[in-house]
Amino acid sequence: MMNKPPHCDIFCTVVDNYGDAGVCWRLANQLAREHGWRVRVWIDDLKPLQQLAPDCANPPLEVCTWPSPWPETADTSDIADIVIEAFACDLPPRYIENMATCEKQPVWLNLEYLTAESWATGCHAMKSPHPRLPLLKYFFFPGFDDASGGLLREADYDERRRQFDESAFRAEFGLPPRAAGELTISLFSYPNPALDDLISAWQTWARPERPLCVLCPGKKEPARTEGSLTLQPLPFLPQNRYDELLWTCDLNFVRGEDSFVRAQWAAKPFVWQIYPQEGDAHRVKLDAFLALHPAGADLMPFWHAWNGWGKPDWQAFAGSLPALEAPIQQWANTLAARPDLASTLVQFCLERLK
Ligand code: TRH
Repeated sequence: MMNKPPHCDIFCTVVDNYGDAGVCWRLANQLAREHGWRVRVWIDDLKPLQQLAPDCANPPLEVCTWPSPWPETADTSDIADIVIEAFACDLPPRYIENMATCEKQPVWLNLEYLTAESWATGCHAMKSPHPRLPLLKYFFFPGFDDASGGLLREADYDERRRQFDESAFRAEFGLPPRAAGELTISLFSYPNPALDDLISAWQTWARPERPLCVLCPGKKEPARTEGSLTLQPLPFLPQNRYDELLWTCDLNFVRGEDSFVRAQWAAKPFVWQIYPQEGDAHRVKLDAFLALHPAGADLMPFWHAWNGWGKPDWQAFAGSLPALEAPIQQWANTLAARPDLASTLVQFCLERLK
């Protein structure tokens, strides 16, 4: 066992949007704050991180711009005990060479994308020997079952939620106080051809509920009412405040990877727009998740339509919302009872550092 806190380097390339930085940042925070690790985040684009975490320059984390080119030094004193490459980003070749000459081989992980497909669980913790150097890399797969690496969930999540004051949140961000019969919806999506139809459906939606749709992020402009619908733009929120928005809303539209997981913790009905891939490859991934979820069959028609396979039937989906609440809560409880990703990763690494 090590007597000093382990030193961990996380390498992150921002491919697009916020997910790459968002996942790395969450993990880095948990490793530093909950597990006492010394963590450095090497990121090639600071901008998304600064939006997600305006305080990212503060200790205990160290955030560094990934230099290009990486300095050509053979010094191994700065190589971390644990090296995490996020989403198969390529580590600097020099860093890899230096890892190979360290007295004690670092634990090297490739943190993979989240998928509910069964092959991923089968590949979790698999070893991949370096073709040339005496180094081993492990695949670390997040996931929804015990055989996977788990999901990111902070230890203080429940406590933060217990202390959350919805009225204060609404007042702070200019949302009107909750009206009787209001359905508050958050909308975080990729450009989506189904959106216009959905907006029309909300504008003409027969009561009792009136939709208040929070666009996140939205343009810097005042809220506007169109028929039954109020559209309320919000600025891009820091990550922890985004959780608060998800708690405030009765229905959350999320996308990608990290907001999709946060919506599950929020345990409110949600609609997932999956990151689109060529040839509809993402459909398999979406269906794998629906097959696992206790409300999957009921979510499927609207989720499919929102992802481009069919026409969204808002009336039908809205009618199913009350019945979705219990299975969605049950799913969140089941997932929350499992070890979280950071704890699983820490245990995995410490066993290999012994
Ligand atoms: O932004 P995303 O679409 O990110 C990604 C990338 O496209 C990436 O390349 C892809 O691989 C991955 O998805 C699957 O969606 P995601 O993953 O939900 O990340 C958004 C992050 O932004 C998440 O951490 C939540 C956060 N967020 C805020 O902090 N404040 C906000 O106001 C909003 C709307 C989101």
